[in-house]
Amino acid sequence: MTRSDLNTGSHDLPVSPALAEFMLSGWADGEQHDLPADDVAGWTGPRRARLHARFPGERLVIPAGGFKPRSNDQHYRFRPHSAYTWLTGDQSSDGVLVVEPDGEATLFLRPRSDRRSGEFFRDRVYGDLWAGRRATLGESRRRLAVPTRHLAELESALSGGAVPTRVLRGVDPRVDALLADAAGPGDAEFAAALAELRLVKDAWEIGQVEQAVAITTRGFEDVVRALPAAKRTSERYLEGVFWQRARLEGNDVGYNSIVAAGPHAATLHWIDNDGPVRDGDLLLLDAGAETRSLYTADITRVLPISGRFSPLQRDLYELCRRANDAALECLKPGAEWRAFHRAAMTVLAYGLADLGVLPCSPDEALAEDSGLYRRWTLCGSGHMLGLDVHDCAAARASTYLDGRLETGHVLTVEPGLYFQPDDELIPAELRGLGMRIEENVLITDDGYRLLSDGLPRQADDVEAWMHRIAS
Ligand SMILES: [Mn+2]
Repeated sequence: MTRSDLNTGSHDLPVSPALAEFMLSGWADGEQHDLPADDVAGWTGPRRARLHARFPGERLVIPAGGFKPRSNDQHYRFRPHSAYTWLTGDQSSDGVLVVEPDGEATLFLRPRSDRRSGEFFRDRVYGDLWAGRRATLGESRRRLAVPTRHLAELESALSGGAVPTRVLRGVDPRVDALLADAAGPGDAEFAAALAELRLVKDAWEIGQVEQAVAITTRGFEDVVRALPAAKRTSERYLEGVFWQRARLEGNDVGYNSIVAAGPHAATLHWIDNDGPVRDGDLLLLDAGAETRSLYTADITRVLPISGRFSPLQRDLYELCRRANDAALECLKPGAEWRAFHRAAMTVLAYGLADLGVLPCSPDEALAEDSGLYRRWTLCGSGHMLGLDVHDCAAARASTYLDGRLETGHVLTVEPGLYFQPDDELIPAELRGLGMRIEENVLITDDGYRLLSDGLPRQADDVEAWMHRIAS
């Protein structure tokens, strides 16, 4: 094998020295000097101050993360770590926020390379001509209202002196390696703190979630309009319709849409979405649009594909709706996180007894050492919502699962019933039915505000809404 035989890995043609030289000159400056600060820039400073106050005298390092390979030389579309965006407002790849022991913040970024280097036309991942224009350091500084430095200076900025340092690990392998010596138990506490600081949403964040819910509501209406076309194709058609709305008005979907017709509704995270859409069946749609600021909604509705619930479908739907009502009634500052789940499960356990499927009394099934009703409820009744669909998942149980609701929490309420198609312990007519209503809720000083009230809750209202949209 000759040396040139080993020149593999690209389908690009070689660049002659003359072309390389020619490409370097004749370009306009293009720096944008008059960029206003982004709206979020007024909020990120106070967030960083809260983080610093939690760990005063320590250096704190929060990376955005980089491109993740999908296959071969293709990457997934980049999405930064939520803590990084929350603290900076930035969404570019490879950035690293450093908060110094005195609280001063610097954002290390991979800026647009100038056109005296060949990166702009040679680099398929980062080059302007391949990937689009990245911001310069000056542009990012103006938009984000935080000092910026080149990523290449990160290593020297972090070296020198024994500064106590905490790192959000597992996000950027280069940062993990650079600060391998500083790794310790403090990093786990740091990751938990970054999640816990985001539990209570500020006013700007609440506005973003409201936008996500509004886009999602329009996406659900699109899905109803598309039901005739889906009946000729598959669940995929509806997945695409919702995704179009999410991309058009937002950034993306906040998680893979669950488009579950017929018995697929009994699979909690059905995302293959390749089944038929048939009159007489139900469609369970669990989907959320992510705003361009990266906040997501997470809403579920169950729709009768024909436009009308059967009597049995209606009974089950209304049972889930009553469980959801019972959960909502528990929501107020100071209430235990687990209280709304318990309230919903009590309604469902009694409902399951009425359906004749419980092998014991509902109270026996609800006992701590039993839980037999859970064969048909399967999961918890809600989770925090925000930049991530399962927001703040790294928070300690004492502040979340075993904690109490606070004003400014945003969460989902989604008790459901799931009857597997192969469950021999239930009547045949229940098999393959899955039912869930999922609401997005803000905890307020005097209780809660239903954010997802642009979509119908009651069975009759679902039918009327579908009829109005389809006609
Ligand atoms: Mn959810």
